[in-house]
Amino acid sequence: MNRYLIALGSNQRHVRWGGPRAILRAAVADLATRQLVVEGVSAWTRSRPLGPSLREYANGAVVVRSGLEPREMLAVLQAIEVAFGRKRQGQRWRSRTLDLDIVLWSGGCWADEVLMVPHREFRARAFVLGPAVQIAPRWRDPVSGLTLKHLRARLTRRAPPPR
Ligand code: A4P
Ligand code: MG
Repeated sequence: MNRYLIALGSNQRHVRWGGPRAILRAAVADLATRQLVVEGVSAWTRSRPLGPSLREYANGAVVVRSGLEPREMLAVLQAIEVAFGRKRQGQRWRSRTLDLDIVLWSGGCWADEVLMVPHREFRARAFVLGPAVQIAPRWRDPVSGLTLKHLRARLTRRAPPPR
């Protein structure tokens, strides 16, 4: 069995599902129907958009257990994104109804032409680490060797006062 930490984000309404938080809730319900067990769900947080999009995001994280291998998991997540109206064409970081990223995997590191785990940006993102720490504080990043709790503390630590 594998474990995955998955980050969820949404900053666009969907005609059927409603606003970003309702979309994240429905996405977790959908995940639970696809060959995996949802073990933990964070609270949803609001976050200011990183990148060109102007709309506020709802973000969250889940831990799932599954026999799926990483590439199979990515395919499942992308199928869910499409089911929730995500359009893949167009520029990177545009507004999206649903974004599902694999942050960590119990097998450690994975890198091929379409998938990289750990997610390359997660250590710098409070909107990923905040929810993740709620459900998996002791999970270690295989690259830095630091726990999620430690990574988050490092990110949110205030800069020292100027001398
Ligand atoms: N890919 C590689 N590694 C992974 C992984 N670990 N998990 C590939 C998921 N996908 C991975 O992603 C592009 C390709 O990345 C995929 O086809 C997959 O093969 P995408 O979801 O199609 O495109 P994207 O999300 O626009 O690009 P990217 O680089 O994934 O963007 P991010 O890093 O996900 O950032 N601001 C706030 N406040 N909250 C957010 O959630 N999210 C983004 C998107 C920008 N600003 C944000 C937020
Ligand atoms: Mg993505």
